[in-house]
Amino acid sequence: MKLLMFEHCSLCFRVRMIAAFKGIHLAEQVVEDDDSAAMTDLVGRRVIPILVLDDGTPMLESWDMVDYIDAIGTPVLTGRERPEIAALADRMLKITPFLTMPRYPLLPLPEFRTVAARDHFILRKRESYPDLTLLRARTRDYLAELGPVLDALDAEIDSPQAINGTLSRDDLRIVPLLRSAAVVEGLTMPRLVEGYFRNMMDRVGFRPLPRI
Ligand SMILES: N[C@@H](CCC(=O)N[C@@H](CS)C(=O)NCC(=O)O)C(=O)O
Repeated sequence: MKLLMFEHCSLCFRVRMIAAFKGIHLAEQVVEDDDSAAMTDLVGRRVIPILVLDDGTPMLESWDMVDYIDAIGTPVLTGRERPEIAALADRMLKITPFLTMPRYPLLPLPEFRTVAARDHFILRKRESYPDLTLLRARTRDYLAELGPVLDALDAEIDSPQAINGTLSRDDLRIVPLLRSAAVVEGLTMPRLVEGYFRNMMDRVGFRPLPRI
């Protein structure tokens, strides 16, 4: 199986996590941001992640990819999901993009290998995030908004091994968002969130992204 991905993409990380938990090798192909043909030639439009099965069939939905990979052999996502966790993920997603989007193109990520690819990302995001510098300058404000959400998450963490005690989709919901938020220099995670994040990253064997 091959995963077309961006290194900064949290939905891609969700798929990489389940493959890691299952010990299944995914051939990871990082797409450079300006290489639209890598996606359109395969599925007719720009979309990431794309999981290409061994028979060449592309899958386009990250949760479908998770289900497909987890169904190989013995499933590992056996824990229950809780609506509180999905709600917290939604709250995080209302704030974190304003912190992460202006930072990703500053990071040495393979999807931004060339200046053309980096500028392609910046232009592509211009409609939703017209002034990345302004957003970075507001980092303290966004971090202040995010703080109570992370505190609420802290109160929900059952175990550093799994947010609900047993591995579930909720772990694949939250860890990729924490990995994204962790690019922000100055972000402090509450104690249980920090321990959970570090432990989960160790278990899947990925280093956190660089911070800026
Ligand atoms: N439903 C899809 C959503 C995929 C999605 O929104 N991907 C974004 C990146 S995170 C995308 O393709 N953006 C277009 C682009 O990068 O050009 C999934 O969960 O896999």
